[in-house]
Amino acid sequence: GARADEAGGRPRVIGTSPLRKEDDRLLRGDGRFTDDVEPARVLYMAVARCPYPHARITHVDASAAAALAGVEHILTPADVRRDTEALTVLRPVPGAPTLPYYALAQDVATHEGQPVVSVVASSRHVAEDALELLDITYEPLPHVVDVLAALEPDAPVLHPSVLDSNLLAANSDGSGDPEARFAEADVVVEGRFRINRVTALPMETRGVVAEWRPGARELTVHCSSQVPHLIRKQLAETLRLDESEVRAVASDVGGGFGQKLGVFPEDVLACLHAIALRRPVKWSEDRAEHFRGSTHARESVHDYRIAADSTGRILAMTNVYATDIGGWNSPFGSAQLSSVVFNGPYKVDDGYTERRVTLTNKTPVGAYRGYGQPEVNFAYERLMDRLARRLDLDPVELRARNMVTAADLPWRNPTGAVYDSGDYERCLRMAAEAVDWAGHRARGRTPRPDGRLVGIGFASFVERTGYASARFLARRGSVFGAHESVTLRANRSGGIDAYTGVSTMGQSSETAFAQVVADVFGTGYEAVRVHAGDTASSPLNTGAFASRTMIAAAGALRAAAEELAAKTRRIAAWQLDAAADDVEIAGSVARVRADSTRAVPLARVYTAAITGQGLPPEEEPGLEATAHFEPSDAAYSFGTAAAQVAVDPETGEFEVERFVLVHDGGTVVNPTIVEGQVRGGLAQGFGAALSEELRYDADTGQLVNGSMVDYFVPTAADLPPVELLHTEVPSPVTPFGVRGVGEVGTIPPGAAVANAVCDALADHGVELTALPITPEAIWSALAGRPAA
Ligand code: SMO
Repeated sequence: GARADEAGGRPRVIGTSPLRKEDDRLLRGDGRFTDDVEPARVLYMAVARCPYPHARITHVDASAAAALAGVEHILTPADVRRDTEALTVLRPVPGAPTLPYYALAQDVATHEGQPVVSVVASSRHVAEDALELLDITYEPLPHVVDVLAALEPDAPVLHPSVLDSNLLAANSDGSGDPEARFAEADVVVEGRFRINRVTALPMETRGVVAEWRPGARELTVHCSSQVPHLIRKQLAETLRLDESEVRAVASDVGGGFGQKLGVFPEDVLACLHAIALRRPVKWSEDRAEHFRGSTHARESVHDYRIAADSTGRILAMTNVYATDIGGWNSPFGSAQLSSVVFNGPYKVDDGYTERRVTLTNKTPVGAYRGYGQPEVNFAYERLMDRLARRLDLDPVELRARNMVTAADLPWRNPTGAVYDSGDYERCLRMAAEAVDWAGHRARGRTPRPDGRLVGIGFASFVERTGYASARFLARRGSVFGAHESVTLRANRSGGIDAYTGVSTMGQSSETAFAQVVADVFGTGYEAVRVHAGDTASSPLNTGAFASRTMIAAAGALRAAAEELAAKTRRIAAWQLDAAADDVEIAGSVARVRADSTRAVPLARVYTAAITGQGLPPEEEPGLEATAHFEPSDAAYSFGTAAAQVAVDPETGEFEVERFVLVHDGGTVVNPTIVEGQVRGGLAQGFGAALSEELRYDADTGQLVNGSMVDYFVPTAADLPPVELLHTEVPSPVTPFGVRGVGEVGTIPPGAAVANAVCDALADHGVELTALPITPEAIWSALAGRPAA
């Protein structure tokens, strides 16, 4: 419904839930995903991939494949070495050398699924048949697929030309004197926590359609990407083209989740083929390729410690971890937020975090929804429960006692992250109330008649959304900025076209952007049309990741809408013979505020500006505004989840009976979209917490469950019931007070469910220290066995 407050006498559009602009085309099957792009004379690419985790490529002979009817073009490693630069990284690991990684493996492949040869043919079927005719000789090399084993001195080294170990880089950060605090502490809890390797698994796999017009020197690349302007930059660099010669278009994107950040080998290959052939070339990733050739996510081993006094007050916290980046540093590789918010919502002055970014012979790890935050939340929240048990304190009270308070904020954590505003304890108390924590404590641990034990567990968190300034990024070597950008252009039908480089990947930015423009400008939500993801029409922006879109874009949308509105009012005032200050925009008209019968249709105002006919003498023609906005800092979302489980102590079988999430995403632009984003994140969070895990066989180095049959993604029917509650504390560092909401759901499920299971089984001494939480893992813990 409409909000009570109004903007200049009009009902606000921000804060309401109009029907999504995206729905009509998506529900009718009219979306335009990369595979829907089918230019005339298009050819199809297939890719031969290394079947070994680590192998020297000693011989490539493509002559038999080239002779197959329908085969048009083949690229070998030597072609790629001659015609391209190595792939670039958008967000390097500070201190890491550049790894020589080309679109096709050069000499040595470092992971199963790495592209080795690509073939273009009249159909995908013919191209795949041609792959069978390739004569490629591999000499398997010793491999390492375990992140800790990869750091051992005897481990095979993946990139010996630039590194003499598999430690890509070690980064540390912190403040105070944590070791002194540990020495004087009454209690120390510590543990090793293992986070599973998972993958984002967007419904739309990767894909690219490349078309080269040699006369025009124009490469048009349709791609499924979160960052079309960065794709354009990376492709130009890699293909040695001028940026002006590349146009990237991301129309509908069927899920990004961090995986679709930056250029991947297949993008470069399709372009090279298209340039050589002067015909469009298309590649659509199949699911088997996706499991091995795209990116995986997470996978880290954390040694965490908390020191506390006898009242439970935290004195120090440390997080030393090895994170597995796979065989190559992909564009957004190592999830840096495992360090930035390692202390979560707790007031820690003395703290230390150290990240060891480690290469293994596995599929590269990329960004994934949450970007390091689910990992550390599992570790520090499991330790908070251990600390409560050691001190015989109520885990809710222990959390409340240590949380950064509303009065502390803004507050700087040991890594320099400045938490902006909020009331963390209120979310914790609301969650405890909603799951009847007091009643649970009073009932004790009596089993239910069926023998099952009931437990409740909490996970409190902060989530960094958006990020700091371009100046900060430059110090860390990132090649993108912190701003968002938009162009607004009035049209003669009386509407406003908005052009943005933020691609539309399920986060409903077309809807939310139109709401902000309508709200600020004063016109109707229906009158605003958002055109997304085309570098030819949108101003140079940053892109859709880090839950940052609205944080940054709202400022650009507001500034552009204000500029456009001011000119609209000046022209309308002249047409109405009134003063500009007395004119307001309301729906489809501009009118005199004091006398709404004196009105002019916006279409007439816009037409005057566009044609230059009927303009005030001093006014330039045109009605268009481009604005850029860089937020001053990140905004920290926060909340607490509470899970209730019932566990069978004989078998480890368990059920998540309730899951409450109390969350603050700051000012809500569209309540329905926010709820959808939070629920979507929770679905991926539950998958990673309860069932998803990419497993490698240590002997063969092969991915053993790389298919939808073997990798257990939850369906809607598998998900626990979720109850959502919100608080709405505006952030002081963002336009309108918004915080990001896209990634929050991935953070607390693992910790909350594990804490609930351990609460239920407290009398059995079960301590879960790894994800995913499976009946088998619980049964093993109950039986005192190491988990399989
Ligand atoms: S993991 Mo997100 O797209 O920053």
